Amino acid sequence: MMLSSEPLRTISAAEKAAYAADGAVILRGVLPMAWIERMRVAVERILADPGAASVEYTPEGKSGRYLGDFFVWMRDPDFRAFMAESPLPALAADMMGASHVTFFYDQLLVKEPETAEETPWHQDLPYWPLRGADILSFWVSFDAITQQAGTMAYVRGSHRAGTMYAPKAFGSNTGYAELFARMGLPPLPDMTEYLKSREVLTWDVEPGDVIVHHPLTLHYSPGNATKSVRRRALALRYLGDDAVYDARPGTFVENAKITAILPEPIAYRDGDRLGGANFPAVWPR
Ligand SMILES: O=C(O)CCC(=O)C(=O)O
Repeated sequence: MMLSSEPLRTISAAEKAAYAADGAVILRGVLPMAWIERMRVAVERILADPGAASVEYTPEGKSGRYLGDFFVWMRDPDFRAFMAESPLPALAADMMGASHVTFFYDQLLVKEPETAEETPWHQDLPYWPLRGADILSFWVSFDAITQQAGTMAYVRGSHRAGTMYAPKAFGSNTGYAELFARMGLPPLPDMTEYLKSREVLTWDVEPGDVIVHHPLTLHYSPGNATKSVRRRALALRYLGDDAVYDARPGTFVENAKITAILPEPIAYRDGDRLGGANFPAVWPR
């Protein structure tokens, strides 16, 4: 099924300026509904049969379900089409002013109704073997969601300090604490104190909207406290011209669950560009 690769509109100068200043912006109404409908069907397949690197963040016996799955595009044709053939590569190139765009990975983040598990405050870059200015995430919800259903929250402008903090594991059952300790990064500030002097950006999201966030922006989401609103979201990470491999310790290339699902070994040297079968070129088309 061929769907349009054209965004429904271009990104405005004001939206680009907001992204640069705030580290997060919502692009309203940029994706055609046909893509959303196609992906809703695809998400059900993954929920029924999650991948080898997936994590159930909701402990057994508790209500709801918070599922995370990674590199889903590698095993599902609709996720592959969404990252490569939807309007997203064009939006990534436009947002970063990039002549070439590489796809880094996708991450499915579903919070079913009555899921208590939050996504703790964190930045993305500490997890990733990357550095450079042209790295962004698109956060796409396939459902209309409010804060009660677990929409994202961002500390406005927090990317501009340039500080990387050690992440906290998303769930108590992930076993990643030791990996994160290897990063040797300072811990996050006490967020209750920190947030007293900061502004938090959060948006209700409609299908077709795309949130863009910077890899150093501190972000969080609450659980899904609704009784019946699903929150099926997908984060997609794109790299532009100046993003290169950073051989820092503790990133996800040291996570055997992730490297086991990649078709090629990670054999980059510090400063290399990513590419090949693991990280495909998606722009120009
Ligand atoms: O969907 C969520 O709750 C977390 C998303 C996130 O942390 C990300 O996209 O980087």
